[in-house]
Amino acid sequence: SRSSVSHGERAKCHPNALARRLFAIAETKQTNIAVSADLTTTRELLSIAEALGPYIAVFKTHIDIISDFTSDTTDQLQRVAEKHNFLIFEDRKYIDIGNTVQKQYRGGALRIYDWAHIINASVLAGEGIIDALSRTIENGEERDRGILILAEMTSKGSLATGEYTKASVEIARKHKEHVIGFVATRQLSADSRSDEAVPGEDFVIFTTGISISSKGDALGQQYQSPASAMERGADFLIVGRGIYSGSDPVASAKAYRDAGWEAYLSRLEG
Ligand code: 5BU
Repeated sequence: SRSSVSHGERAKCHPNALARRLFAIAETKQTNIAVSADLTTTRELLSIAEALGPYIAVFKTHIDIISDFTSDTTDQLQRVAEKHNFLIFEDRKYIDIGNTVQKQYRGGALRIYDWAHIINASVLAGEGIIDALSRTIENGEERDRGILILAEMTSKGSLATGEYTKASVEIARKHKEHVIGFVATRQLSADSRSDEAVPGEDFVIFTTGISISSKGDALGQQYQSPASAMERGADFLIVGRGIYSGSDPVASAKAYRDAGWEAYLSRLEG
């Protein structure tokens, strides 16, 4: 499966330019950590981006929870991203008809297309949502944009399973120019008969619900460890409270980076 191929190799061979850039960042900085920066003010968001920038490959936002959001919030975040060489992933989870999601992606107060390298979408409404978001990318001027399909969720009782997850993979296969992978808890696209990678296919797996110390929260979140997620086929580990909510986020970020990178190296050695 893809899991035995290095980030350096995938950075050279991936057909999508943004995915190549993502793997190159991981290789250079030796990190597969995406911090989920679920903070609620611009000041906190920018200060955690600045502090954790050296240890992460991706900075994941929920920009609609920022209480004092202005375009300056994301202008400054883009500058920090350039300085520390990480990508920005807005976890917007688009889930509407094509006409609506195009407006939500390109415009509104948040103008997500302008500053987020990566977005995600659910295919609950069908394939049209991916067509619509892809067209927005094709018609825009930014070239380094990519979509993740939300194929599974980590919350208790999630209905994103079975046929829904299978359809996510099928739709991704038809939209490889812009769909770079999945948010999922495991490798999804290996050939089911042989467990081998499908030739010409290299979807990136982002896994949420990662914690070294906790099993879950009071609202249904379910965690697995960095090593477990990497064994199941994750490429990037999304960590939120495990990093930002303790007394020393930098030390936590380093601990997750080390755990994630060690698990990645041992998978390569296989
Ligand atoms: P936590 O603090 O590590 O539990 O935060 C997890 C983040 O990942 C949070 O921003 C969620 O919105 C996001 N998430 C998730 O937890 N589970 C999922 O299945 C998906 C996203 Br998709």
